[in-house]
This record gives sequence, structure tokens and C-alpha cells, in this order.
Amino acid sequence: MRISFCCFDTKPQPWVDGLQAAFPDADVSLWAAGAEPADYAVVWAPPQQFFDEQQQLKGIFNIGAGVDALMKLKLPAGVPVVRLDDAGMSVQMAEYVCHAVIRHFRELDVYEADVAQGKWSYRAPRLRGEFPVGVMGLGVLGERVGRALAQFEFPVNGWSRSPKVVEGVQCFSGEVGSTGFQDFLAASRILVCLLPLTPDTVGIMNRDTLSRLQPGGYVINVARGTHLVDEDLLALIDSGRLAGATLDVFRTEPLPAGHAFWKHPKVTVTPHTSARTLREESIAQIAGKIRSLAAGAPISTLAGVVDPKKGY
Ligand code: NDP
Ligand code: OXD
Repeated sequence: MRISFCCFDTKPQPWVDGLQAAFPDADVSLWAAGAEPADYAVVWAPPQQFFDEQQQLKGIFNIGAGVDALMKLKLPAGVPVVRLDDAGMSVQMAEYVCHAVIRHFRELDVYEADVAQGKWSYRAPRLRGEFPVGVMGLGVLGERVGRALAQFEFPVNGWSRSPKVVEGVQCFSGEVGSTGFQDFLAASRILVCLLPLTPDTVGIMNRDTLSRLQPGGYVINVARGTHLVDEDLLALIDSGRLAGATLDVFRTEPLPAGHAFWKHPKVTVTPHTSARTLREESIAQIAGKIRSLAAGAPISTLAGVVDPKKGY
């Protein structure tokens, strides 16, 4: 068996070594132009040339949850694409989003600023019932985030394309623009984006949709930068319609120097770090799936197989 690893965003050698340790008899290598045809690809945002050359693949494994970078490419026909299915990311995402919600709700940013000036001051307690949180996307990550927020007794709404039942979460469903979507927005004050980036969800957080949130709305984007129309968010914050935002993902990454988000007092920026790919967990998950496929298991038995029609 030959496995090709192709990723330019991380140190490749520990991945190659980890995959080799999982498959001692296989030939595992870091891809370079002109490399021999491989059976399985383990990739993150590879160049088109990778797939132009690798035409004999039996499976493509993405070392992240989001496959938007892969879906832009021309992939070899009929080869299954498998994304990470949690692999240690959902607990990180729950931590990050709960932190952002609680920091905003408890005004911890205001306390931090006061303390920095040596000020001992109190804010009036706020009622969590007045801060319903809406989670867009109730997949592997969104569901975990919704459940975690419910543990803190926030009213939690969730929205997905197909109907769901999640304990502690009021679930809405339907396509973008449907009544279910509009009702979800109207019921929410804090909006969390955990959608995949697809043609349907590009720019989903814009002036119209963000204006439908309850007054004093707050935005947490942990999915993809292109879900958000930056200028619309800034205009709504500056007009006082929205209270602020916590943003982990951006249209261009790294966030360009001089972008208004960097210094905006009501915007908190982190560098695409809300849920990191954990190497050991990911290799174990991918290796298990490669073993299943190599043993003849039907692709439908694997978790995280991407539906090319849906794009996630
Ligand atoms: P899943 O595929 O498990 O979940 C996606 C959810 O979004 C599903 O509930 C799906 O609905 C819903 N959805 C998709 N399209 C639509 C639509 N058009 N209308 C309504 N609902 C829709 O993905 P994950 O939870 O694993 O990951 C979500 C995203 O998080 C990733 O795609 C990635 O972009 C981002 N991410 C960001 C990270 C970071 O560090 N910032 C780390 C990891 C992921 P249904 O179930 O009905 O199909
Ligand atoms: C992912 C990411 O999609 O890290 O896994 O953004």
C-alpha cells in the first residue's frame, strides 16, 4: 500500500512518521511533483497538481473537518473524500464557544479593561434568559457546542438543513432563507456559525440576516471567514445594532495587517485556533478508516464521508 501525505500548513514529517508507524509495511511519503501513484491520500488544501497526478487513489482523507478547500478542486471521479469526524475537535470547539459566550454575557472584557486601569467596579448582573444563543449547523461540532451551552443554562437554539433533536436545544430546520431559518434568527441574540462553507452558506452572515437577531446581538464565527460579510458586521456594530463579535476565521488568513477587525474595540480576534487538528487522534482515526476500506468495508460504513452533491 502506498500513502501520500500532502499539506503545506504544518510540519509534514511527524505526520509521515505517524502514518508509517500505523502502517509499517506501507510506503508512506511526503508528496512531491512526479511522485509515484498512491492508494490513499492524506491531505489539507493540496494543489490541483496533486490530483492531476494522483489518478489511482482509492480514498482521500482530509486532516480537518471542513472540506471547502478540497471541493474547489477537480478531484478524481468516484474517489471517496473523508473528513475528520471530531477527532478531538468538538471538545475544543465547545470550550472556545462557551468561553466567548460567557466572556460576553458576564462582561469579562469590560472587567479586564477596568482592572487594567486599577478600577474596582461592578456591573449589574444580566439575565441569561435574555441571551439566547443560536448555533448555525448542528453537525458533529455544532451539536456538541449546543449541548455544552445548555449545561450553562443558556436558552439554546440550533438550525440545520434537516430536522434534529438535541437535548436542551430548540431545533429549527430548513434551507437558507426558509421560515425555519428566519424563526431561528429571530429567537437568537448570540449567533454562532458552525456551518460548512458551501455555495449555499457563503455570506450567510450579512446585513439582512444579522439585523434579524434580537437587539444587542453578538456574533461568534468559528467556521469560515467567507460566511461573514465583514463590512456588514462592522456597520451593524458601529451603529449599535450589534454589541460585538468574536472571530476565529477570516476571508484572508492570516488576517491582513490594517484590517479593521484587528483594533476594533468590540471585536475579539483569534488566529483560526478554536479547534485544532490533533495529530495523534487524527492519524488513529484515518488509519482505522484506511484499514476498513482496505479490508473491503463499504464506504457507507465510514463516518465523515463527504457527499459531493452537498459539498460537506
Ligand atoms: P458537519 O458536516 O458535521 O455539520 C454541518 C452542519 O451544518 C449540519 O448540521 C448541516 O445540516 C448543517 N448545514 C450545512 N449546510 C447547511 C445549509 N445550507 N442549511 C442549513 N444547515 C446546513 O460539520 P462539523 O460540525 O464537523 O464542522 C462544521 C464546520 O466547522 C466545518 O465545515 C469547518 O468549516 C468548521 N471548522 C472550523 C474549525 C476552526 O478551528 N475554526 C475547526 C473545525 C471545523 P444537516 O445535518 O441537516 O446536513
Ligand atoms: C477544520 C479547520 O476544518 O481546522 O478542521 O478549520
